[in-house]
Amino acid sequence: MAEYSKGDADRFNDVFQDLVRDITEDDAANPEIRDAALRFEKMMKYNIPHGKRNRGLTTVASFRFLASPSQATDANVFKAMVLGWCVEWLQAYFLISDDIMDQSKTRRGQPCWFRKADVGLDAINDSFFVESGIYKLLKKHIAGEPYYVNVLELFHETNYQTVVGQSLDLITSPEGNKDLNRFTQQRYDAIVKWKTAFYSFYLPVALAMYMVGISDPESHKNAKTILLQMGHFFQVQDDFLDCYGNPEVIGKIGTDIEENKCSWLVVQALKSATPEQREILEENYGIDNPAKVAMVKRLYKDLDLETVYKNYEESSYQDLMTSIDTHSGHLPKEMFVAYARKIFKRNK
Ligand code: GPP
Ligand code: MG
Ligand code: MG
Ligand code: MG
Repeated sequence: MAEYSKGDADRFNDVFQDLVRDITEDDAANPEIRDAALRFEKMMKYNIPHGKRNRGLTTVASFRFLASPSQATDANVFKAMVLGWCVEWLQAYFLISDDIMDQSKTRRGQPCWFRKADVGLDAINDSFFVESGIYKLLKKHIAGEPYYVNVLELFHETNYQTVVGQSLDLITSPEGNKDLNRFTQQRYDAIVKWKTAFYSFYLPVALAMYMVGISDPESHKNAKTILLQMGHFFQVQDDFLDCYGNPEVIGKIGTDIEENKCSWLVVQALKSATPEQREILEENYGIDNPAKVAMVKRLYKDLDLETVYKNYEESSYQDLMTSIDTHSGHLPKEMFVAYARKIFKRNK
């Protein structure tokens, strides 16, 4: 598995505390709002830094791949790190609220923020604060750069795309109003493109492209084609791990079956289920009851979805390599290959 540069990863981690300080220090010095600033500081430290940081580190690695020697200064690498953390901020804001919507229990190996006794639905306001942190960091560190407006617009657009995707996800899994006919491959493809692929894959690379001055629509279209395909693959893995992953390793307990989600697994199950097997899903899917969840998992086993997944993983990796060959254009192929390798066969 391709690793990110050790030096960059360490420095990236070190920068986090400074960025939290950037966001809170003025407010903490203002007696009127000090209490809020202190809460937000604690909340950010709980919610932002404990993930894999793939999106943030990909931003930095993409800058390394794309920058000319004269652009790859320490000061610019630091700016790439700020942009990378902004992606992590965006992700944390999504996850805090996604966990409420998905009624999840744990995230990144600890209780979901809204599950903390003294937080509850106040977590909604905390997620808004985390979002606003992105724009504070951009203003402080990026405002003087020629790519500032491109970056701002990209964050706004990506936020919008993800909210649209989350809406599709929720509309397709209404509580207490089950309809397996909703779970089509076409609907699945749309959900994952909008809720995951734009922010997780296109955004980090596009930020680095804008930084180095690549802003022509053709290059962005090419990068997007490859990266949305990678994002699709990544969300299929996320859906697989929701059911088959080890919670100790993935840091979260799956809720897709209980939550009636249009998961890749249920879409595949419906493709090969007999009428009797479909009836098992009718009776047991989308209900928060361990015995019913076990019935669904049993059906997945009978349909050998693990093998279906393994085959899918192999063939979509090959498709991805073909797509990289076709669409890289002037962008370095090795960059895309490195990211594909990084997620291929992941278990967390
Ligand atoms: C992943 O879905 C998608 C998101 C986390 C985007 C949420 C978007 C919002 C606008 C809130 P998921 O529910 O499968 O992720 P996980 O498995 O990590 O809970
Ligand atoms: Mg969700
Ligand atoms: Mg979720
Ligand atoms: Mg999931």
